[in-house]
Amino acid sequence: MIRRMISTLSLCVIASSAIAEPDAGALYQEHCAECHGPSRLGGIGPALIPQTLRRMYGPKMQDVIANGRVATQMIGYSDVLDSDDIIALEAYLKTPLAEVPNWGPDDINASRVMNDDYTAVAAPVWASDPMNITLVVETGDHHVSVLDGDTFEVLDRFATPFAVHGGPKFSPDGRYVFIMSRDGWVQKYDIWALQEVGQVRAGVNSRNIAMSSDGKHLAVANYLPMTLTILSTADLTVETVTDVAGSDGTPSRVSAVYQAPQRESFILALKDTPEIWEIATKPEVLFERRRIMLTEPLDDFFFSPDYRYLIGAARASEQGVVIDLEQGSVAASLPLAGMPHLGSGISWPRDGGRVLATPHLSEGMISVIDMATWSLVKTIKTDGPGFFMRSHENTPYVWADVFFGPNRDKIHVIDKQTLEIVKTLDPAPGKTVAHVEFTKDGKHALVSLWEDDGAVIIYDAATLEEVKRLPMRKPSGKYNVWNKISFSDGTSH
Ligand code: DHE
Repeated sequence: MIRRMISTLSLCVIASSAIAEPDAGALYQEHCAECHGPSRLGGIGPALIPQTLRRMYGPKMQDVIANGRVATQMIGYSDVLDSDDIIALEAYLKTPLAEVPNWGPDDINASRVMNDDYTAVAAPVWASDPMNITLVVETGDHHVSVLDGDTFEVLDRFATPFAVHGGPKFSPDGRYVFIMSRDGWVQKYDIWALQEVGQVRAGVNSRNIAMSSDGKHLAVANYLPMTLTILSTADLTVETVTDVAGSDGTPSRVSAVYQAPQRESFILALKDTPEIWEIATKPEVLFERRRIMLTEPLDDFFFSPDYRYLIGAARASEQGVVIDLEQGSVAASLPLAGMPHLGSGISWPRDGGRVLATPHLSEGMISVIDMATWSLVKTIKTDGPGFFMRSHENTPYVWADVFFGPNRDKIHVIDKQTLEIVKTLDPAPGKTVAHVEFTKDGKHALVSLWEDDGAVIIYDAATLEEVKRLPMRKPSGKYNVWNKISFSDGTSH
């Protein structure tokens, strides 16, 4: 209230010199800095930098400044800022920071907040099957729901950092989960105890996280600064922060980091330099780096189940490449136009071999590739470009959403053997429906009704009939403990 009064007074001062253009920097310091930090790097509110706010550009950002954001502490400023001020502020927030902050080990460790009330437990405080827990990330109000995969009862619903992105990563025993926000916060949550363990800010703008196969290390891929942070999973302290640059010295953002379990390493996709990095997590060579040289940067990866091969594509390219991780060289190239989203690709056995399938972000199609010959088996035409695909060992079907365009309310169910669409579901006409996860046994498929007053829609995976709808706030990804820790055939990395 006091803040509001001060804001109103300061606005009067600004209004009295109305001939001048609004001073967006001053407006920011006056109205926004208290929550979002004096350098726009975040505080109790998220960082306000273009890298994290891309999805709020245009009228949406002005709307949030004017009217606030539901289910958050962001209040509306339409009574104290006029439209010129709001337009000026929007332009200011869309401007990249003049200086990239140096977010090193000391800053990261200093940001660490452990939950004083957390008490470890010897066994789960609930009676559900620990391997059939499914987490639902609800981006509508920045929460995660913990679902019992048999009864679909919500065991807990906890707050996450703002704007979680990418899959949460489970410890190998499925007990802990690590969740990352685009602002670089990493949250550790104990599923057995249903309590947060702590949080740390591992980067300023981060892409995703990966867990080492022994569960000891958590790697965080950062765009800002251009680093890879590795945290101890035990207590979220920093183990190492590596500046990322190509062999010619060109600094590079890290597009993504992945776990390669059989290789006991992390694999890094680098955005700005034609290299792939492999970072060892074997104790005897811990964090040793290997560079695999490429001809152009690749920023989206799929892996063969044995992690021998990496399939990558540059977003703007017409080709995918297969890298043999053992040899460190290109094994084949693939015809993959239309922005394949390989990170959402999945593979399954077919005709005595194995195929991989990937949706495309700019065309309504799914490419199916033979993983022995690396040739295109089929292009499945869909009702629009899709984002996510999922299947399970125990189902004959692949589920693929249509994320973009007028048919974003549709989800295709595809026969894994015939590669034909057998059914197109339309559970909420006109609303976005996306991302599928299965229960541990593959008998149920959980689909997100990706709206603020959305739901998780549970289907019988055999009859394709709806079983139940659980109300959720813009649910995005869903993650089943068993499917993830066992690297189930139908789940993307
Ligand atoms: Fe994602 C996973 C990259 C935009 C929701 N996304 C991933 C992963 C990468 C990636 C590399 C795999 C990381 C992992 O899970 O460890 N995403 C990108 C992009 O480059 C892109 C196109 C642009 C960007 O802004 O970063 C992008 N992603 C989006 C969205 O707009 C989505 C739909 C909404 C959002 O939350 O921002 C989105 N991405 C997701 C989700 C996953 C994901 C839900 C996890 C999928 C899974 O099932 O594992």
